[in-house]
Amino acid sequence: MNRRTWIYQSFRWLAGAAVVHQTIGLFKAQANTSSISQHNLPINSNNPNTAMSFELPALPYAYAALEPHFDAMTMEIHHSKHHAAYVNNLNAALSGTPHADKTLEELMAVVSTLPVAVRNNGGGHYNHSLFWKLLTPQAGTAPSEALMAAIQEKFGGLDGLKEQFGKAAMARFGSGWAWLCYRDGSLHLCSTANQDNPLMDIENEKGCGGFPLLGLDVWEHSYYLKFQNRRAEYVTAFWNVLNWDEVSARFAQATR
Ligand code: MN3
Repeated sequence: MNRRTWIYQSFRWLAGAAVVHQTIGLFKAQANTSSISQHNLPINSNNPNTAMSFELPALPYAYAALEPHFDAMTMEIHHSKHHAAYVNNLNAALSGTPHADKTLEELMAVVSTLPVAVRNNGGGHYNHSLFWKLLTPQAGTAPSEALMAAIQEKFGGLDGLKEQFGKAAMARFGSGWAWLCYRDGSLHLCSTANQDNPLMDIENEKGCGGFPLLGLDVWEHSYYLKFQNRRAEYVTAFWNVLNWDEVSARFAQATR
């Protein structure tokens, strides 16, 4: 994709993301007394309406809801400790800077110009907020007709997608994420290191740019308690708790 196409696509995705992120809890809450103390932010109490901070979104299910596929202790530590730390560190990194009022999507789009703490923790907050929404205890969700057609065209069917997605997840050395993205009118698989994601401007250069439809956390903290070194078993378990309704909604958003 050339630069002009990339910029055009990015604006389309940002516009779409403005709708989508309302459903995944990525919008900032107005600062209030509790969030000030919770995040220990130097907020001007005379003008509370201009002070914003990111907040840890509640999970849309109980920690144990994804058993036996994803275990309760991993879910609790992952959400209440790991994700919470990304949120707190992101707020600290943005506090008092000209970027403090930007949305996550706006930060991702210019992340190459921002401090590495914003890249790591902003990516961490975006990725995990998305990840929780992509999981569900409800069995039997399925790709929409339109998404299934795109999967058929690109991967020859669901089994082909799962096999190739699994390879992307296994090939990521160390910590990172595996992604299914929408880019240039079709589906693409790729992976990112650390907490980078396809919305980041840097991934346009590295080949994992696009609109993320689904992502899988392959940091060891996401599977080690239950699966130890067996990442492949964790990837397989993921398909049992994936919320295809959410993936389908994101695909509809990306292709609107
Ligand atoms: Mn994680």
